[in-house]
Amino acid sequence: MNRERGIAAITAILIVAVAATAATLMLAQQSAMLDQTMLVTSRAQADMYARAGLDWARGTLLEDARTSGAFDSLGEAWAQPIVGLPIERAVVSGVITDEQGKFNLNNLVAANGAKSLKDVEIFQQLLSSQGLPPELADAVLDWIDGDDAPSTAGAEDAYYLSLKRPYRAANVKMVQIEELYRVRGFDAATVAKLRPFVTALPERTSVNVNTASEALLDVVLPLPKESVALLVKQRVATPFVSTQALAQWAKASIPEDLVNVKSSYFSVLVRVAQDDVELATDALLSRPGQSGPPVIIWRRPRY
Ligand SMILES: [Ca+2]
Ligand SMILES: [Ca+2]
Repeated sequence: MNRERGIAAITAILIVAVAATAATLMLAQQSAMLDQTMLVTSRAQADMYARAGLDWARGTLLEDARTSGAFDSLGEAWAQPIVGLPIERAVVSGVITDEQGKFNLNNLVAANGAKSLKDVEIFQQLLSSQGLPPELADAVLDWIDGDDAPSTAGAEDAYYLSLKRPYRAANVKMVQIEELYRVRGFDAATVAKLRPFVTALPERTSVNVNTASEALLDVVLPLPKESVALLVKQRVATPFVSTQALAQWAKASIPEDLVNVKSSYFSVLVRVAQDDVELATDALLSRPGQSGPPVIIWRRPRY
């Protein structure tokens, strides 16, 4: 599908979704209190558009699963953002991001509850590449793992309970990366630096070589820096359709447990501006494949 047609299709999906929610809104308005203020109406309408934006993202990702499910790349329709689409009195923007283009912090703990050595090593290298202390990996590992025994440079309850405002380590998988604010050694600047490169997904995931940042691929792929730079340049026009294709291109063996060419987890950020109301919402979506639209794992307002 060429890009123009892709964008036209996305726009059509969005308009249908908006029309459907607008109809719901009209019915809702009929029964609403007559003295409802303008602001409340605008906010409700903006929220409807935000939901329509989420439906647009789900529809777009389902369409992608059905037409090009074998791989996911930045040249595909889902990766093209909607920028400032005017709908009635509102302006709607939407962007879908492949969360498997990032390092999944929950990978630090293996399915059996033990530390995943390889993933801790990858995370340490990623931290170093961003000028951050690699020891932070131990603190994140301890935050997620089920035990109360601190790793070499980590922290468990004994540390967190000694704080002025004490709390306990989560000792379960992270749901959102903002939890990092509670982990020893992380402040706003550290989280901001790391944010483009890390995610928190509910199961172990591999990194999509078609969408991941060069910095992450440098530490995940067993390839020289120059090869990774070339890969990042070429992949939009000629995405890798399989890990075998990548291995052939790189003339190297590719760790299939660490990297992949397709994704199941995406985030979506929708912004709506209407009258004096501006709102944004973001959500994490899990795409089951061709069987149905992606499922919303969480959704939250964003300011
Ligand atoms: Ca695809
Ligand atoms: Ca722990």
